[in-house]
Amino acid sequence: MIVIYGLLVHLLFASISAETDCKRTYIDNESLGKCFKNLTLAHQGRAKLHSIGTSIRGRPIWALEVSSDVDSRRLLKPMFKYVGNLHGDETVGRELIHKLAYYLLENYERDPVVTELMDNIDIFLVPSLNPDGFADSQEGSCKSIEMTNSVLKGRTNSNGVDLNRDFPERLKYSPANIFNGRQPETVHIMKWIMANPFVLSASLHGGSVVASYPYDSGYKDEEYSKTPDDSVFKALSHVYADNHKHMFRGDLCEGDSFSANRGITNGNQWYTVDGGMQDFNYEHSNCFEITIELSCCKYPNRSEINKEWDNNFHSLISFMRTVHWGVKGVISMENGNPVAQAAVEITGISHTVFSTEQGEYWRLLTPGHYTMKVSAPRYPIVQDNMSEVGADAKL
Ligand SMILES: *[C@@H]1O[C@H](CO)[C@@H](O)[C@H](O)[C@H]1NC(C)=O
Ligand SMILES: *[C@@H]1O[C@H](CO)[C@@H](O)[C@H](O)[C@H]1NC(C)=O
Ligand SMILES: *[C@@H]1O[C@H](CO)[C@@H](O)[C@H](O)[C@H]1NC(C)=O
Ligand SMILES: CC(=O)N[C@H]1CO[C@H](CO)[C@@H](O)[C@@H]1O
Repeated sequence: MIVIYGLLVHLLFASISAETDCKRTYIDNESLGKCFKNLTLAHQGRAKLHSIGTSIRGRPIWALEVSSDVDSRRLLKPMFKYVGNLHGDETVGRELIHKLAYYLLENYERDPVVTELMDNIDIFLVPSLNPDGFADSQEGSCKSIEMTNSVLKGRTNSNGVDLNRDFPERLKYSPANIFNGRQPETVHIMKWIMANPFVLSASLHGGSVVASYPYDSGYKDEEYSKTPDDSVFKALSHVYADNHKHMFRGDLCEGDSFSANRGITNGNQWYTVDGGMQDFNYEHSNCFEITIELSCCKYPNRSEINKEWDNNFHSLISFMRTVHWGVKGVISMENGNPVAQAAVEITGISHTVFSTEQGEYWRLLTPGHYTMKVSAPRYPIVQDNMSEVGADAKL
């Protein structure tokens, strides 16, 4: 009798500790989905779990949507994403995104900043884009593990491919079907990016401490490879670097020399990346993405993560709010019917964004005076001189 009683107590204890385990650092890839699922039950209507697809070894790539109205996004509420762990052995981003999910959901309607964020942004949190690489990586390993065939185990996916070189490269030939020959993880995120009207994103990496922005590739001999939206990208990157405890110093890790630009760099100027994800976002969707390098050590011991949370907390929050920069609006006919796929162009900036099915558009801009042109097949062109775009202007 006593033995059985002891066993029951033991089982009960085991299940309780399994529950609190959800907030552990480096929670294993299988539990992550279960814990996120539980979060959606505890915060109904404010958290929704999506799987973008599965990795080669069958692990789901989770995206947790966090917002005040996940069941139906309010018109003009912009979509934002944080994507981590594209390189499986760069793990700080994975942990920060995991922590951010709990922080937001537990502080909604308690902390006014969090309430404002969730009321006004549809936030998508993707802790690990490369769960197989994460499973192959080693805690405490600050550099990638090089295999005899020179494959970097853990950084790459299960086929040994670096996913941040696997996207269509804007300056090189791509097959007519842009998904042909790419890794499953790459195809899943490409389709997700193209199918949803994300406005802003950050991809979280490790190995340096700097905010890097497109383009990541350039023409021969080109160093600083400017997008038409260079001023927006620079300003976005500064929001992250300036709000970080140390990033703005620009000299934190061996080889980092970003002091002159206070912790930000153009991607190609640092080093050329062909087929990277941030350029893909800009070229193939409405979304602006920057890349954040979070820590010198790629996969630090778990005891370091709380410190990284403190280092990055203000940056993570401030960066999300920049999704409201510039102008937004709904393009419709006089009878109120929305116009989808309308091209929204700003004079002098050769980058077009397109309206959603509901006619919504968002155009990130830095403060200034702009002329905007809207056009759609079979409709007359409309031009509007925007008097002034402030930091939080709405049209
Ligand atoms: C699930 O959510 C409940 C709150 O509804 C919480 O008490 C419990 O610890 C959670 N379990 C896990 C595994 O996270
Ligand atoms: C991680 O922890 C182990 C064991 O405490 C220690 O030997 C190692 O040096 C640590 N690694 C780093 C990168 O701090
Ligand atoms: C916008 O500005 C241009 C040049 O400054 C002017 O020619 C045009 O009439 C203006 N359009 C509107 C709608 O005010
Ligand atoms: C790091 C980590 O926890 N990886 C785990 C991912 O899932 C597999 C099981 O499919 C475990 O073996 C790994 O340890």
